Amino acid sequence: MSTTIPEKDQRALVDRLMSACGGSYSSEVRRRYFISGPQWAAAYQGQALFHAPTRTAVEPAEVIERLAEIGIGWWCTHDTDIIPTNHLMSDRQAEILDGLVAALERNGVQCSMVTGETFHHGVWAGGPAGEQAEVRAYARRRLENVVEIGHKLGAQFVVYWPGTLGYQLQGVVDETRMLKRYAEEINAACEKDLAVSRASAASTLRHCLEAKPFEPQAELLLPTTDAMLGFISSGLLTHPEMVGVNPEYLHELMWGGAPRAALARALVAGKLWHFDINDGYRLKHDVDIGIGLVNPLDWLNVLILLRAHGYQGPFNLDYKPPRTTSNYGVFRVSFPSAVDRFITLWEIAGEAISDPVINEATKALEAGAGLAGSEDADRIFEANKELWTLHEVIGHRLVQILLGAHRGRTVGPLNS
Ligand code: 3MF
Ligand code: MG
Ligand code: MG
Repeated sequence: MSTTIPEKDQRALVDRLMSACGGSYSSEVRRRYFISGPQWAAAYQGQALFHAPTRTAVEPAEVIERLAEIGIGWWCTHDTDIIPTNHLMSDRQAEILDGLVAALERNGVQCSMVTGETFHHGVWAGGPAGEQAEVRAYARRRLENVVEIGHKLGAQFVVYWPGTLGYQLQGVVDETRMLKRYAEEINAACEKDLAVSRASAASTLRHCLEAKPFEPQAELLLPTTDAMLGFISSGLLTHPEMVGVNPEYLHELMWGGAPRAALARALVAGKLWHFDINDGYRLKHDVDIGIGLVNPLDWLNVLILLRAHGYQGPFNLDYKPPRTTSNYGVFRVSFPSAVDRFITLWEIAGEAISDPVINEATKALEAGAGLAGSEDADRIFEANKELWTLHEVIGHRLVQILLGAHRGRTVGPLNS
């Protein structure tokens, strides 16, 4: 029988095994990357429809302190993660924000992004752009307030995940009216931003739309990043130049899409400004697993694309520590290991970009066989046949790079 581990020894065991894992970066190195830790991810208590919480709440000031210790230099939050709904837009809001500005300064952490909660409270039961004018006026006020909070906390980005913009029951909402009403709310937020920035000689925020294909409504009106890009250029927005996207890796995977292709479409539109990073499974719900724990090869390729195209925005750790991780584990294992997997994958992406095998293969593919101008399909096919094998060479090489095999790593019996 194996030796039991009494409760008092369990943290030490976790610490010892984490340090035995090795491969971790110092907090100074971690701070060099534009990685942000969301208040809601750190404070998530493990609850879900069928799951009771397994962790206790963690206050924002403590989250900021813990992120600073780990070396996560940016923090982001929903309005209601820091201010209870009934204290929003009140004197209490101002006091709470002063306290957070002080906590950020004390810990050398910056607020990268703020976002409005327009999905959880009962007031959003019919969505943030539903029929009642008073709900929409309240939604507008909430988004304007988020902009004010963003300026107060020194954020550069504001993100809008519309959540319940959709329906459970068919035929109840007129989709076109709902979209127009939603646009009016985003327009109000941009107008507010222009007014605040003018008054304080600050830069405007970058407003980023985040899509999710399903959850919390059955049918959503803006289910993908592509839908968001279409919405931005639909003519409904008064300041489309102020609005970009915040794709989330898993949200694109959830509908069966290729996250890397979704990112590429946002890149070519010049709208990839913010990126929520996590992992999970295709065609399943939003499991919000930490980056690289499910699809490390796809993640490597995503980061190759972003590095190659000079993406400069934040990498926001929008995941949920698993329900089996303790409060202690959230900051000892979950956050540091997520950051370290990101950095490792980012650096491996750099290696892949300068890999001589991949580069020579890619150049050869682009050079072709030298039949430019030929109109003979059979001849062009025959002439390029051997070159196309390089696709599989590149695929193999990328897996080798991921596994360390490009440095000669072999496993198991060699040729003896
Ligand atoms: C839901 C999400 C959200 C958004 C957040 C920012 C709770 O699946 O991903 O996180 O990222 O509301 O707008
Ligand atoms: Mg997200
Ligand atoms: Mg999500």
